Amino acid sequence: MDHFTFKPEVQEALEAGRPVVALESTLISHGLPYPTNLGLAQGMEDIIREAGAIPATIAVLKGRVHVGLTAMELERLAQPHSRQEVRKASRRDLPIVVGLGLDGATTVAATIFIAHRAGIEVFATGGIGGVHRGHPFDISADLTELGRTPVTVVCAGAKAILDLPRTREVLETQGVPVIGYGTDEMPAFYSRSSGLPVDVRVDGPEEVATIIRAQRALGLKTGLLVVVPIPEEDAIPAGEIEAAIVQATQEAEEQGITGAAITPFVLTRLNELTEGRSTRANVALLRNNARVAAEIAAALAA
Ligand code: PSU
Ligand code: MN
Repeated sequence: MDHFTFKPEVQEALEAGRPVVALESTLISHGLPYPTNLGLAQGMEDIIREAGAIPATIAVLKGRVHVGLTAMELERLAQPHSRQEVRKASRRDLPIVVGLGLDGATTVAATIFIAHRAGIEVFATGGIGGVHRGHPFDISADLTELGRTPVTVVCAGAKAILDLPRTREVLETQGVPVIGYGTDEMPAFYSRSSGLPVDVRVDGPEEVATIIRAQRALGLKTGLLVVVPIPEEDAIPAGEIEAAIVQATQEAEEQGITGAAITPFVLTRLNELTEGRSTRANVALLRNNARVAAEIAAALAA
């Protein structure tokens, strides 16, 4: 494949039909502070291995699409200066970073597009993008990509900084089933409930694998969204985080921050306003989602 560089262990696993889980890189470069981001990126890979799958973190480096990163490449993306030097790359940015030989940290949208091209069916992240509060037309390309890319996305819901009811509606329009993993409700990232329903509740990886197989057999080219609530002990009740979200979002508004810059700005401010509590919760749910995704990939490969 032109422009692609596969890490050998990922290529071998794919050729042998062994379970592989794709991971995004925006959350490393733009989503979490250093060095938490580095520990987390390595930690998610370890958790996936322990659960019997091979991790494939995806990023564009000097114009090459990398499927699976080395320890050194992960470290480079995690460095604080990557926030400025590495472009946050969604679907629309892919031809730009590849064509011009740039570095790009891939969002959910760009990562699942690449994962699908590479033959990877399961992906884990923290929260997907969605419809921004107060900006009903700022709709993340994550949602439209889910509508046209057959990859299973394991997450803790959409980020709580978003307009969750509108995000849920767009998922429905895009034809994306929302599968509650041990829950009847869509989780809200930092907290376990949102009041919004899921389309079905499942209680284990085999059930998800069954739905993925049915989707394949039907020839549906849409993605699946598996929503996993943050572990109870790490959850932040919605009432406790909401004031900080409102303040951070308002500051973004006042400073004229829009588009792709909103999420990194708001997450950084939330970390400051909650004295690191939001970051600890974010890390806990990411680690949990990595394990669930690996179990789903293993069930699918069995
Ligand atoms: N969730 C997080 N941290 C992040 C993101 C999501 O907890 O950094 C990133 C993901 O890469 C997601 C992106 O795909 O934000 C969405 O950005 P946008 O709204 O610009 O599409
Ligand atoms: Mn956005």
